[in-house]
Amino acid sequence: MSQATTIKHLSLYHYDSCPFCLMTKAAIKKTKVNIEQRNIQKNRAFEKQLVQQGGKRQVPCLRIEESNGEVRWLYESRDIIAWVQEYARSN
Ligand SMILES: N[C@@H](CCC(=O)N[C@@H](CS)C(=O)NCC(=O)O)C(=O)O
Repeated sequence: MSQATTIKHLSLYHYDSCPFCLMTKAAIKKTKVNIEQRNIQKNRAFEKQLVQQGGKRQVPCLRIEESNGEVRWLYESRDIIAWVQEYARSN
């Protein structure tokens, strides 16, 4: 997906005791990109969305919703951080 596409909403599926999540959240914070936090241990609906729509129960996962309605689920902390940093640079 090109980041030239308009992004409608970003949300990060995570939970507190996950070290990959903490690392990802720290890197995202530095970019100042606004991303909704969705804790899957505190909200079972978020966990269900992650598994059913994302495809697996693994955190962190970034849900990228475009203005045309397309949704992408990005797993892997390194890929998420790289994507958000690039998004911050180009916006
Ligand atoms: N290579 C992945 C590792 C992510 C990972 O191992 N996440 C763990 C939590 S720390 C997980 O989702 N485990 C499955 C589970 O909790 O059900 C990354 O860098 O994001």
